[in-house]
Parts: sequence; structure tokens; C-alpha cells
Amino acid sequence: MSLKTPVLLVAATALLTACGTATTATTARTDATVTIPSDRFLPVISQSVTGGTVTFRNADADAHTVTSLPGAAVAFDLVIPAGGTRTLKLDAAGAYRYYCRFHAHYDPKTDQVAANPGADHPDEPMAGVIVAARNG
Ligand SMILES: [Cu+2]
Repeated sequence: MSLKTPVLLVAATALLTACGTATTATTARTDATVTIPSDRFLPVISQSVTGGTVTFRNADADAHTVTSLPGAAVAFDLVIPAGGTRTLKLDAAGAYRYYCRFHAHYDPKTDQVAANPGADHPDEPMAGVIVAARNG
């Protein structure tokens, strides 16, 4: 009878250790979502891990783009129709600036994005940043 208790304790400890490891692995975040409610990206700064995806959901009545800045190391240009969804997969860590080329423009002299005259928010250019961090 005195031998059974230590055996059960060892088995219970092994189960708890296995459960703790599994919980940590499943909470890793890989994906991010950006919503387009009007001529803006929300949130302006989003974070994903490398190898994950960023999903852009266009809730506006206009089409928008998610366009990398000219000369960027990783080029992308997604056109998102009204009510549409597109995803961007990032395989390298870094900060990725982007803008909507329908409602904003890039000025290479200042390295800034400015709103186009007809945009909904003329003082707030339609632009954002994705920060991709290493996974692990
Ligand atoms: Cu736009």
C-alpha cells in the first residue's frame, strides 16, 4: 500500500508537465487582421510573426490597395475590392510600410505618404506598418 502513492505522484507530475508544454505552444500568435472601415487602416500598426499572414478586410464601399513603398525589399500590391478580403504572407522579419495607392501617394523627397485630395481623411494619409517578428 505504501508503494502505490509514490507511483501515482510520479504519473501525475508527468501529466502536468506535458500539459504545461502543450499550452505554451498553442498560444503562439501568427496572424494579424487589419480592417478598412473607410480611407484608413485599423490598426495603423499591426504585428505578425514571420511565416504568418496579415488579413486585410475591406468594410468600405470603395476599393483600396495595400501597396509597398517604391524600392522596398519586399514588394507587394494587393487590390481589395469593396467588401473583399486579401491576405499577405511575410517570410522575413522586419517593418513593412504600405499605403493605398488609390487614396494616398508616396513622396520620395520626404519619404512620407500623403493623402490624395479626394480622400475621406485629408489630414490622415491612408498608410500603415506591418511589424513581422521572428517566430520563436
Ligand atoms: Cu484606399
